[in-house]
Amino acid sequence: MAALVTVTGSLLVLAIGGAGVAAELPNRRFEYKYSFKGPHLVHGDGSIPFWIHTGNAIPSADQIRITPSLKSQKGSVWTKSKFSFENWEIEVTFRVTGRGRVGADGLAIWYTVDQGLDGPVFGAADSWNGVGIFFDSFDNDGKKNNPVVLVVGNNGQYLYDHQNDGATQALGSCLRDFRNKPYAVRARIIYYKKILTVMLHNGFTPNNDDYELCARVENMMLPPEGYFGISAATGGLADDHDVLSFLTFRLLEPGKPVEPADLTIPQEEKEKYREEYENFQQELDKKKEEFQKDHPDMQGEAADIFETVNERELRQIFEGQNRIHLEIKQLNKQLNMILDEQRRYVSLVTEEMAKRGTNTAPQAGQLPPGELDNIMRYQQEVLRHVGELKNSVTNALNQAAQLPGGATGSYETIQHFHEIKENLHTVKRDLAALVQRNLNVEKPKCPELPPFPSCLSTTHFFMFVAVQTVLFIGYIMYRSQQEAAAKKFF
Ligand SMILES: [Ca+2]
Ligand SMILES: [Ca+2]
Repeated sequence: MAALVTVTGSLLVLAIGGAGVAAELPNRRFEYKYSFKGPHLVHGDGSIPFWIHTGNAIPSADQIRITPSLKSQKGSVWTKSKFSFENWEIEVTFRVTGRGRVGADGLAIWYTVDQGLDGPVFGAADSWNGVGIFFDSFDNDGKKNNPVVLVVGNNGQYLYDHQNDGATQALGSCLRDFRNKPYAVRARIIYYKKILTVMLHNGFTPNNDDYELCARVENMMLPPEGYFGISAATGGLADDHDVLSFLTFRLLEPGKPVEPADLTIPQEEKEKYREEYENFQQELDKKKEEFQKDHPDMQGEAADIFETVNERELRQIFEGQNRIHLEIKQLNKQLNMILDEQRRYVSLVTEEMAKRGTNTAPQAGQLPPGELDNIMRYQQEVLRHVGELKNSVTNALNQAAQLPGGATGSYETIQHFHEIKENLHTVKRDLAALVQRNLNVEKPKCPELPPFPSCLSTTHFFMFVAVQTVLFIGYIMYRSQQEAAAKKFF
């Protein structure tokens, strides 16, 4: 438990030392009875330990769907007992998601004297005594100032002005679009020495520290005891309002002693929780056993029978990549063979030239030395081209090998595919150049070579290159089709 006693970071300096006065940081103590979070958020019977839920709220193992994205839904969750500490901080992680460009109605975080189990204010009771922090998605007053975050206090006397989005009642506010963000949005609400501060994390990064100040209300008098709650509602338009976690901390002024957490839980209560936990574990084990008995062929892999859409996509991408990888490897091998053949041929020609260097006058039917130089140059060029070709393929191969099979973002994967594609294009271009060169060689000029020590003749060589080239182009076309097929997986 001691690990949970932490000192808040620079955030709070900003929050409470607003006037530039370097205030000493309060100690922060986690209060598990006023908190929930996944992955074991609910009991076996679907209830949330220490919390109650109402209306359309659907608790599950890792989040509570306060409202589903259906018309006219209302839901809320509330702590079972009152929180009675003077200074506190809560951190709520949630998502508001919907397919529409505009959503409704919004979500509210509460600290109130009574649980607002049902009502018209974002799914909770009106005329509350305490404070509500509203995440209002829908622009009721048509002033184009939603989604907005509002801090609205009430002493139990006033009705909320929903039609004007609480414009005249807000003690503080900030314009923030909290809908449809890549990561969950987080709100940190700090009540310390009568100052209420709302910090927001916009959900654009997974980074824990990216909070920004939204509102700061000084001289905020809140009831000494109250329930924490979170509620949401939909209207004609609808969003999913999902809360992933609600963490409550007690803030203790520096210098005041921190009681050990264990002392605050009576012994019998501790026993009760331990027993409850053990029962839960036993029940779980029993159910597992029963399941295995009923489905002996599954051998505990029940969860693996179905794959999710994401899993399937990843598997298909991975398989496609493996296939590409193998085929490029094969291509690389073939190119290596061509390259070897070429090298051998060039070395033969070089040898022959060296021999003939001693014979000054060309005999009948033999080439003049200048002609032979041309052939040599041409051969060297062919060799260079094939070398380049090989490099391109090797590059493609390396990139295919780098492709991770795991959970990378699809964007990166697509990038990799583009790079492979580019490399293959280079290969194609080089080959085309090579073919062109072969065609450009005028046959009449093609000299008769002197008898070779080996059986390889020029005609044979060109035929060999031509056959390889045709095979290669055929392969490239086949490959592009395969690649197109692989790309459909995205
Ligand atoms: Ca509104
Ligand atoms: Ca508005």
